[in-house]
Amino acid sequence: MALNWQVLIISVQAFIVSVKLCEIPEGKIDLIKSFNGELLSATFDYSNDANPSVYIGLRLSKSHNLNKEEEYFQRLKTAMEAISASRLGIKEGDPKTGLLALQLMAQKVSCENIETPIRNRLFTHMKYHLHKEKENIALNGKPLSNYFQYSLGILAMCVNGKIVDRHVVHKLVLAEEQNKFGYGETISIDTEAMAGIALLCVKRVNNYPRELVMHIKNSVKSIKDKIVTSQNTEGELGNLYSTPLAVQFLSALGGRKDKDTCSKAIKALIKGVEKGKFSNPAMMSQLMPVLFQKSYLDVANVDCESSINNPLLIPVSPTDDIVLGNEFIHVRLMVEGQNFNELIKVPSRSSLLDILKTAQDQNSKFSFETKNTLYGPLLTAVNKVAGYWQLLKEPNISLIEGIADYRPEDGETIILRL
Ligand code: B12
Repeated sequence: MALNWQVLIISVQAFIVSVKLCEIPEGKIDLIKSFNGELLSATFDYSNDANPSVYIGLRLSKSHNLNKEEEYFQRLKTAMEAISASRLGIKEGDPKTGLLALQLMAQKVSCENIETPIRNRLFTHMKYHLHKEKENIALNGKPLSNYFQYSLGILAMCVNGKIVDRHVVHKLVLAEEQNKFGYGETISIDTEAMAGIALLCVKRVNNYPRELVMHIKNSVKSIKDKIVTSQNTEGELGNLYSTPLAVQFLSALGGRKDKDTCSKAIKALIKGVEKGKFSNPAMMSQLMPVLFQKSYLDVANVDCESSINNPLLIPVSPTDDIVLGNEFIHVRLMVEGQNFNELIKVPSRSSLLDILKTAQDQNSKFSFETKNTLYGPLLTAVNKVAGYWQLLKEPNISLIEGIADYRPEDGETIILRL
């Protein structure tokens, strides 16, 4: 009998450990509440389109301001109706796979029954996009958008209970096997994690051929290994901003052996939140599920019945609301290959975007263009040269924030590299 009890206790413990794999340390309730309020305040931004990723983040929280969420969803719904009414197709150079996927996930977590014809049309668009992405992989060795969005598309279908074409899944596992989720030498841990979450979702479908199922399992294992190996001394998986998705993957995988990795990563994330490093709503939205020990797999089973309104959850303005300093700083701006190298004088705490604007206003030899994205403004052209402009600071350190979020220090040199 005593032995039986022991067995029972051990198995119950095992269960608790696996459920609480990526646990948040105690005493962080206020921090999480204010983080939740800050994400909610992002829904008050009418200068941009509603961001489905923000909505998903809010819905995967345990605390809800149902009125505000509902208002925001109405804005998303308008966008969904427009997509659904549009003709099937992809404008050249502008695949919307990721956005469409996020819309479908947002619709799922909304608990609202949107009209079936609109819903069905969105799925038709999604299938079409995945098909076109797959064709491009076959032809050119890479998706039209990127593997992050391709994975997001697969995940969106899967969490909505739709079977994903096995050839589409096969292309993703092949890409993992061939180490295609990186840029140059560096692996994109964000992409590994998103692919991993998508594969964990489709792994549950039981009518794929056995060989594909084996490939899926191997890929999940290989993704896990890459993610665990990417942990740095700070505890981050990849960098601070890939850590939320990496933790989502690990917690969805639920392997107890990764508990230590996970808790170090959570510590790094909490430290990041405390230091005000998560102010970008897109980044906050990827972190939100982690704070409630959830992952994007939970989009499949949000509990609509128990979504209780919490009127105490109110929008909170970010803790370190950015106020430009009274003093001035000097930042050197260099455009590689264009012989541009100037010292720019701006108020302290200016963003890189402010610096680029100042440079443009003061210097006829400098101009730039941006494109709005879910993460904020992306630098798309410098002095009329369009392309992927990488942001670096001396001595050759790639920035991990975009132009609107990064705030250089006095004396720093910023390099724009095509
Ligand atoms: C793919 C990707 C890229 C690709 C995008 C092009 C392509 N081939 O698809 C490339 C390599 C060009 C890229 C560039 C950059 N990226 Co990037 N990128 C991603 C990734 C993996 C997926 C983005 C995506 O498709 N999202 C889904 C769709 C639905 O969103 P979307 O808005 O429609 O997609 C567009 C934008 O996201 C835009 N984009 C991509 N990265 C970034 C970064 C910023 C700051 C902005 C404003 C826009 C932007 O490209 C997408 C395709 O057009 C994310 C990972 C993540 N965790 O989200 C990182 C990520 C968003 N990128 C990041 C960074 C830092 C950058 C760079 C600033 C790096 C640098 N030092 O130069 C640059 C942008 C510089 C600039 N010119 O303004 C960080 C942002 C962190 C933060 N605090 O905001 C992330 C989270 C990666 C990370 N963990 O460090 N990126």
